[in-house]
Amino acid sequence: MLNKPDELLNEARASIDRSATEADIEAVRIGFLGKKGRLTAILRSMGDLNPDERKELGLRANRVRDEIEALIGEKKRAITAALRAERFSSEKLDVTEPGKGVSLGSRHPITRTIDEICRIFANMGYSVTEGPEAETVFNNFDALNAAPNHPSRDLTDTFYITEDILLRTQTSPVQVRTLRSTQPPIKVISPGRCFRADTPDATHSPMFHQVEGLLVDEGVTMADLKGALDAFAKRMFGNDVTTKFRPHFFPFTEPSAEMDMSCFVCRGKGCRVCKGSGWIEILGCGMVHPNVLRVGGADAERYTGFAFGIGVERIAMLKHGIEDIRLFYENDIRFIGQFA
Ligand code: 2U9
Repeated sequence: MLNKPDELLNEARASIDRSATEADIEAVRIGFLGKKGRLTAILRSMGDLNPDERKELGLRANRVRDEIEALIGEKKRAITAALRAERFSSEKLDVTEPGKGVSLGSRHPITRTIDEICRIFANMGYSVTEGPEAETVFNNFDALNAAPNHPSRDLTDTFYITEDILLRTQTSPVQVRTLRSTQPPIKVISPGRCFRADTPDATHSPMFHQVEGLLVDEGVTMADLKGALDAFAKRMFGNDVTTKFRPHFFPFTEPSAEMDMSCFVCRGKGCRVCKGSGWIEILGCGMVHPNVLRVGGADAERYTGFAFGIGVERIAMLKHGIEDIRLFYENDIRFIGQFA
């Protein structure tokens, strides 16, 4: 009986040696030293012994308890140290590793071109107005003096949503709204998406962008139109470009014209960009038709105005030497990232 504590110490030592985790060591502690532990059980069974033996057994048991506690403490410290060492090596940071690159996005070349065109006109005092892409047939065609049988109204050319609602084919309906809600003087540009039922090819897309302009006031003449659009061409393509106006026809303007600009690549000598002619067509324009002014609510006897329409994709293609309009809509990052 008296040797039991020492036998227990040998067993405890073996169990402690085998323990690998904090949970293992706690189980050993409870098994030997806990309330129902084996050392406690020995002390409880001392009733049969005589007083001397009981004293001796008590001394031995206490010594063994101290020793087991010391061994457990030692093992716990060893386990904690091993855990820390493992964390230090597994969670090691290599501060020399290159960081994860943050790639910045960039504005789409069409957005950039719209912003550039709008900035030029804003600097000349124009306000920028926007409107809905789904428009009434009235704002898109009737108010713009398009004859009832005008081919652009055909189902094959225009996306109709209902009989009265369509996807606008130009941004002019925005300016019709401005005319109808505001008295002159009016000086606005309207950028935005337009839609025509064209089959896509290198120069056509069923969705494209325009910036249109409208200026209405007393005494506005074709000379004002030419001055404003020549200034635009110079600011967009360089001060040394010159412009000329060719007669044209639009239902909403009379007279109407297309503006050509001397080729900014070859300076008018003739090259691939201007197809040898020395001139590049860049926009359409004209004096607002009196019918359009009247439908818009302006006094056509008192006021005159000019209007123009700029195809954004065409300007962007010219500026950047892009030969296929479809590249703008594929959103290949290798393409659109080049304009940042
Ligand atoms: C109102 C009255 C008249 C807008 C105009 C053009 C000429 C024009 C084309 C340019 C290239 C369309 O995208 S394109 O194919 N546009 O040539 N647009 S005058 O005239 C207006 C606008 C609003 C109230």
